[in-house]
Amino acid sequence: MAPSAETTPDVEVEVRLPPGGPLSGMAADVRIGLTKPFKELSPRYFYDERGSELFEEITELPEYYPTRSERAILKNDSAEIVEAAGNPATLIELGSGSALKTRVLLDAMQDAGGLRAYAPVDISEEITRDTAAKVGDEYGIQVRGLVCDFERDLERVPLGGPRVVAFLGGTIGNFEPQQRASFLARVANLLGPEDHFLLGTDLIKDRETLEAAYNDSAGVTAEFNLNVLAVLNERLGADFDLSAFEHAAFWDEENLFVDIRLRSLRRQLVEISELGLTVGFERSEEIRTEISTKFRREGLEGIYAEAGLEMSGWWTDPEGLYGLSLARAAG
Ligand code: AVJ
Repeated sequence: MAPSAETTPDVEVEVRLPPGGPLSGMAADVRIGLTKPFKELSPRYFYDERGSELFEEITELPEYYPTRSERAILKNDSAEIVEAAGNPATLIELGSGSALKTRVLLDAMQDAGGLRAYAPVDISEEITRDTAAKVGDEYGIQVRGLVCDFERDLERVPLGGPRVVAFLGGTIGNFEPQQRASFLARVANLLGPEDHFLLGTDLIKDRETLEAAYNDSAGVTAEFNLNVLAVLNERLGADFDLSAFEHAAFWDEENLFVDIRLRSLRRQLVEISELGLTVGFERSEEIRTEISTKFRREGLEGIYAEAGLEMSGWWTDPEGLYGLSLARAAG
């Protein structure tokens, strides 16, 4: 038999999760959120296997434009983005997931001749290992995966520059202003003089379009939202009756976010056995499960400036629904 012509891909994945795994803080976090006068849950708990599937379905809904718009920008403008980022050698991707949208960027970096390495950073070990192996195979480049909660463990990934740190998908919209400011300040700290940050943000637009994107007619977003209660039932031994809550999402034009909630359809008590906690709901009482902040270019420039970043590039899709921005550490 002929010896294999393939070279061994240079792929490593480092796991830096807390001892209790990715969900170690969940119990304490849920207790705090559900004992507040205005109840809330973190959107990070949406994404169990079913939740991730439902989110995939959301991205294909006619009303949910952000994923398509971001893809359109990447498709049209990747070459220009890569050039504006100084023909980077390394792509570090926060929340890489299956890295589907990343390939367009990797291709553009390869075409520009700079691409040497890719570092997927994600909370899911399984997906990160899979993504790292696939990209290593397909591109024949150095891959350094990092499994961590990048909100907590973001640190400099030891790879050659110039680097571009990408945070795509509009997930920054989930962050509260404080959380967003400290995250961006840490990103600014991470960037060397030749490095760039590439951020995907959904843009402010008319209420009708925004509310339709989070209240789809097929009811997938409602199912996605309600699924977080199933996650609490499964992981914390809660006894939420999913049919006793309804999905609600509306544009808050003062705070510039879509406010996503679950509303109790009746007065009820819910037992969360692993917390030794009983949570009471009034009829129509709501839990906030997510905010999805929308941005304007000028607003984002101000947010960057406060974090020690400076916008150096801006691209939108032809319809102006979504923005990709490039930033560097302010000099
Ligand atoms: C994954 C946070 C970008 O805010 O649009 C979609 C999540 N929630 N529909 C968003 C989501 C309901 C999504 N992000």
